[in-house]
Amino acid sequence: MSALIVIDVQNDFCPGGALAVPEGDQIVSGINALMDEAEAVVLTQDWHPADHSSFASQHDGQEPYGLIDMPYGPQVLWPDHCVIGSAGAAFHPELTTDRAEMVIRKGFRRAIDSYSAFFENDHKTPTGLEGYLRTRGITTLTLVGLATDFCVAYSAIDAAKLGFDVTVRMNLCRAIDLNGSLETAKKDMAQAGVTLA
Ligand code: VGL
Ligand code: ZN
Repeated sequence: MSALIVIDVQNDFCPGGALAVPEGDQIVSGINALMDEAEAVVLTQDWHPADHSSFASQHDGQEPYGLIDMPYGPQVLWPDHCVIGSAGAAFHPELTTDRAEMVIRKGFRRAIDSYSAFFENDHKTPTGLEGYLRTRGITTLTLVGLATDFCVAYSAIDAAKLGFDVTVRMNLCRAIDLNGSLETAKKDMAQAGVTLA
């Protein structure tokens, strides 16, 4: 059985949002169309407390898009985004959410970011998505959404490492592309055995 995993298609990642991904809104209708054919649909939602440690605003003298060392490794600092319950954290208004059988939220612990839908950025703390998919007998995943080089790539690589058969539909993703992060993400996904379609 297969599932379509729609990563973080939220207002803050679309043009006009706090961490806008260029053309982030242009993938919405294609994703809706893909949901019509999907056996199962899972949506993910970036979901941060207002004082989340990935926000540059929480670190004196730091600017968004800088890099700091966290106990779990290097962490990019972001503008405040996807704050729990805010309009920016809501799904894009044109995204079809009715087909979603599961909505998984991530990044809700102040001290640790979570790009991947499977593990937080320590690569250890599980979100529970693996167990959900396995107990439903899902082995094949198609990933789409935002952003290609962060949450989509981290999720795809973790899924491949866990043994899922993973395809990323690149035309239904858009990237932040910070210091060559898109090229790095593509290489890392291919190396992990992810199919880039
Ligand atoms: C994301 C940066 C910070 C993403 C989430 O969805 O790719 N990127 N939080
Ligand atoms: Zn985030």
